[in-house]
Amino acid sequence: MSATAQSAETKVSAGEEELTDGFNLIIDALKLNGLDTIYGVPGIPITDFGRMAQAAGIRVISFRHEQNAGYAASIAGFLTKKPGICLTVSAPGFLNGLTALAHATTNCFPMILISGSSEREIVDLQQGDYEEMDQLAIAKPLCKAAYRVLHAQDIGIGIARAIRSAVSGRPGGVYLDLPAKLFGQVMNAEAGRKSLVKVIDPAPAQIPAPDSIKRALDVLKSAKKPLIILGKGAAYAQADDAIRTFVEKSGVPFLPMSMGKGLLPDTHPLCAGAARSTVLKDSDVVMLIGARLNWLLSHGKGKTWGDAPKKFIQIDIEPREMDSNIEIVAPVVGDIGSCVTALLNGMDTNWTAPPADWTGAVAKKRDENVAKMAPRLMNNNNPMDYHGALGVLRTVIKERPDAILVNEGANTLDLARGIIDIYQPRKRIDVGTWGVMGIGMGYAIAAAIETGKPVLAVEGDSAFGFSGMEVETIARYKLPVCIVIFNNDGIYRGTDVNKANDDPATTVFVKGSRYDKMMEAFGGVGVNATTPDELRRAVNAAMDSGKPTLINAVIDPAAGSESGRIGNLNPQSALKKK
Ligand code: OXT
Ligand code: ADP
Ligand code: MG
Repeated sequence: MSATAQSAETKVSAGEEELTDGFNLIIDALKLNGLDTIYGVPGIPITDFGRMAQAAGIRVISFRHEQNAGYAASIAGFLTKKPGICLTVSAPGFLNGLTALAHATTNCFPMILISGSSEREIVDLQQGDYEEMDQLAIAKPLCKAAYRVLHAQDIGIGIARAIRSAVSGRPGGVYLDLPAKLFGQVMNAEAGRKSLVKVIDPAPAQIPAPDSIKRALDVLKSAKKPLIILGKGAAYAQADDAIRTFVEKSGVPFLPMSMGKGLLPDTHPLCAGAARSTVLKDSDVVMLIGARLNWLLSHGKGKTWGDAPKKFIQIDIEPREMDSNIEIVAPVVGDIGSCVTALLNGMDTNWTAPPADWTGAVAKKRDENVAKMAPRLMNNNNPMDYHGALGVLRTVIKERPDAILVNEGANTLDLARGIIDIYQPRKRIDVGTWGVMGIGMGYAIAAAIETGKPVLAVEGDSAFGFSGMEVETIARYKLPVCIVIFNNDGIYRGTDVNKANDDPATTVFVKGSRYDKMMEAFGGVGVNATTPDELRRAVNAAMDSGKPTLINAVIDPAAGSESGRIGNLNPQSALKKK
């Protein structure tokens, strides 16, 4: 017990003083900063905290596993630009939340993982406390910043530091360690109130240098075959109007990364999503807006990018991102809203669109690819293939452009990304930079909670399995989430055979599983759909009713390919090749 707490208790017994404690101060600090939703799993030492937070008007969404609560918090951060809060118990709960914290950091989503922890004195002497673990040390390498609060009077500052660290500059995950004893620490209520900090301007605008804007525009103007790539940083920035105006005024074709889709509609005349290989290979100047030249863009080099010399312009809030993979001839460092506005302001009134032979070639390739795919999307095969089923979902989203699409899997992910057009910003959320399976239900829950919009979660059967128990959470909170499981009996395909013994092959699941029964078990709607027509009816009913629904979409087990579109990343055994 700290000296402060002791003296406060002495005074309270004398009935002289209004008191507060750690529980209340944490709640007040979160509320003061507009953090009104917590995703977590209760238990020692945070059970009462969750109850008290709920009673104080914070929405506390109680999950079945911390990893899913963590993914929910991470995407809440992406959708709102406020740090998503995940609350876990010590050691095992903390570790369960850690994957999501690392995911948030990797994807540049603001999130704060708040974990209760064991007592410092016992942890540091390794005396075997309940759920003993040096959590701060373990979290540090996986997040942007990590803090521990030991005294009630530091709670305000601790939470302020966590918020600022999560959202300023490049956003990311922050860990906040709250030892059990802190919650019950008592202090003078007035002093407590004064110790709280309302963070002013937590993510200050970062204005780009005027020279960098001029340089970028000069390079863009010099291009014969320019391309703009819009990444999820551009979607996060919520500078939607400026981005749209800039792209349209420039007349430059744009390629959206998967979570950048919808900043401008996929059906926009300048969209080059369906001409991806062509624009990457043939462009001569590429402007990256909130997209990194990582594996998803083949590091800016190699076969994907062709032989023609290329110049890169990059807009990013993180200066160290520049030249990370290849030379950036025009780095523009700042927040995307400020940078794009400055670019717009710097454009000549007589700005000329790129040569028509380039934009025409891009449009031609795109239209060819779209036309080639169109008939496949209309098939009514039984069992369904990916194209038939996704053709249905494409129409569902076209008719409900404000619904949020959650997407994970391999074939289910890669084909849905291409087939389902997105019309509005931040309406497609998926596996992100790590290609991680398990984001599905956490994302769906947070998307419904944070936006109030209907959610369509398109899930591979394997992908769904990583977070499937949260179906109960969706049913419990009665969320407008429609889950469609592409059930092809396994990972990539359901056809693998183990020739060595009687065990099933490593990539196959129980054949003919009925995932729809899971939702029925919790009082929601379950549907087994074997044809595109059945799927259409079931999804429309779910989206119209807003009732928690799980549709088991039966997909031909032979329809998929190994690792979807990234089979090339699988290492090959040298021995096998010989
Ligand atoms: O231009 P070209 O001609 O090239 O054509 C391109 C576009 O122009 C065109 N296109 C279109 N044509 C017509 N019309 C339209 N509208 C259109 N739009 C586009 O289509 C092509 C392709 O376009 P695309 O997709 O844009 O381009 P491409 O070349 O694919 O892009 C490259 C990438 C790298 C940017 C892209 O592929 C991408 O974003 N990929 C992300 C891949 C990814 O992240 N995958 C997830 C991980 S896979 C694997 O690791 C899995 N695991 C292991 C595991 C994981 N991940 N996590 C954890 C925690 N544990 C284990 C597991 C377990 S996946 C997995 C489960 C899989 O099984 P499931 O049952 O869940 O799923 P199923 O496979 O369905 O069974
Ligand atoms: P994608 O996977 O869509 O290509 P990445 O996650 O690789 O996108 O890149 C997102 C980039 O956006 C990161 O480099 C990050 O620093 C940057 N970013 C995030 N928010 C902002 C912002 N508000 N202003 C500028 N850059 C941002
Ligand atoms: Mg599958």
